[in-house]
Amino acid sequence: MLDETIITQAIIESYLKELINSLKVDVIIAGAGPSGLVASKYLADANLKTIIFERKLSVGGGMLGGGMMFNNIVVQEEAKRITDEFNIKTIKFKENYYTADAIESVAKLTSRAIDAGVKIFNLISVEDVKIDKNFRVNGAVINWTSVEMAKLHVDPMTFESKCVLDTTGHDASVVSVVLRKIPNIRLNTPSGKIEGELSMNAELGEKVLLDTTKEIYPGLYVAGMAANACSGGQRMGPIFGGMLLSGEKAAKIIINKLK
Ligand code: 48F
Repeated sequence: MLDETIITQAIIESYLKELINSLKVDVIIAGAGPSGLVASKYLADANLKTIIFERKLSVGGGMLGGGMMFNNIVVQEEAKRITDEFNIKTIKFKENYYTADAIESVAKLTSRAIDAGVKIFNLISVEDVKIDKNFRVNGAVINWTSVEMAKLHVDPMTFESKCVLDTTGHDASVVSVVLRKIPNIRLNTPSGKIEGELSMNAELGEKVLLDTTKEIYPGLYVAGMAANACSGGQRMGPIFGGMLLSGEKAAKIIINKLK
């Protein structure tokens, strides 16, 4: 005998418990794409309480669609130790080029992150940040994506963290909002503003990504495509080694800072 109201109560109570438990954490990550998922796993491994807010229903960001919906991805030798660590099967295509199933990659990145202790809240968008009196970023302002999509006039709510990691991909949407709202802001980029992403060059895009992954503003870090968008790096298309390495590097920088 199943009682529908008990099912409803179980969902509401357990979800609210997790939400309340996430009000103050070490790291808030915006975006559950490949770089955010990898970063979250390593942060949680270092015992930093880490949550991800993901705008969409699905996790995985641009990884799910492979290249032009051919849902395989490519990783290069340099990043193969990470796919191996996450137990993602790879097939050697040529020297330095491995393919992996996009769905398997997203599933295993996600599963390992959750096993490490990361909580992912989907269908929630980071729409702003919280700042302290010195304008340092120390939290995220969030709302249901459905509220954003329907343009409803509903106030958001705020979660506190020691820092925020923007892994929102090409739009670098958290950095964009900070740039708009913090007076006289200078980002840690050549012009102090968002440089904007450059057109495709896989070799250069992957190479610069490790330099563009950094603390871009006090309390605010960038990884993945958001990092190249902020610092004027090239896009690189469906090769994902750089995204994995960038997530790993962001986690290392944050762990060094917070520990
Ligand atoms: O774009 P995305 O996959 O980011 P990434 O980790 O990887 C980039 C690659 O997929 C690909 C590429 C290189 O190979 O060029 O594009 O840098 O994932 C970003 C995630 O962030 C979510 C978005 O729905 C996606 O799942 N997102 C975007 N804006 C917000 C957000 C926001 N404001 N709040 C929460 N989630």
